[in-house]
Amino acid sequence: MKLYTNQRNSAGERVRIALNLKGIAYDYVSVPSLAPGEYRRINPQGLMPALEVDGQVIAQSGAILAYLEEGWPEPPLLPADPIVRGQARAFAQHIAAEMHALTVNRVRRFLAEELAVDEAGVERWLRHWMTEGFTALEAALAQRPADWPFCFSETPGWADLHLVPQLRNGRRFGCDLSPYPLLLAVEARCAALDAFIRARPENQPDYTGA
Ligand SMILES: N[C@@H](CCC(=O)N[C@@H](CS)C(=O)NCC(=O)O)C(=O)O
Repeated sequence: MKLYTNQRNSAGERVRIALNLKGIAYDYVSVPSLAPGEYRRINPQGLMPALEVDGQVIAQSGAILAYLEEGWPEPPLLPADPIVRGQARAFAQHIAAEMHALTVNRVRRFLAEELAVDEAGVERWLRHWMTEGFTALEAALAQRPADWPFCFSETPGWADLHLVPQLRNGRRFGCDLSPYPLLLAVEARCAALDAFIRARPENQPDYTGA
């Protein structure tokens, strides 16, 4: 199994955490550039991460996570209760679709280069979508039927592995995270776990200190 990613790739970090939690060995293939070329021949979507299994490629972190969960059910990443499972998926989807997708590099570049939005405007865009998102996620945890140590269970899983890289993105973009104590408490518990530590940018082979 080969994971195409790089150290800064936060959608890839979700998959790295999942692989670590499930104890699945994989080869880390660093993608240095997303310019059209070799990588697009591997993943026509041109985004990271992508997982190669037996010469076949799966794109999109959500699809990769589903593949891992179906193929390696233990330990489960999703809660057993169908309603809580739905809530965990909704939490993760909010991060992937309503926060990350609006703030990725290609969107920032389009705003700046194609629409001539200045630096302050791009920062405002980023903080707006991040703040809306984190506020909704904090409220989702406040409404949980039980006060679990992780987002939706006693053990870390689907929602947590989306949350941790997104909080790092929030810090990188200068968001004030102090209004989100429930999110930060989950993050602190995850930060002590080997599966999350090994997935961090600074622990990847292509980390350059940047
Ligand atoms: N929905 C995709 C998002 C993938 C994605 O946007 N990855 C980012 C890195 S975290 C990327 O490839 N960015 C390139 C760019 O925005 O130009 C997934 O979950 O895999």
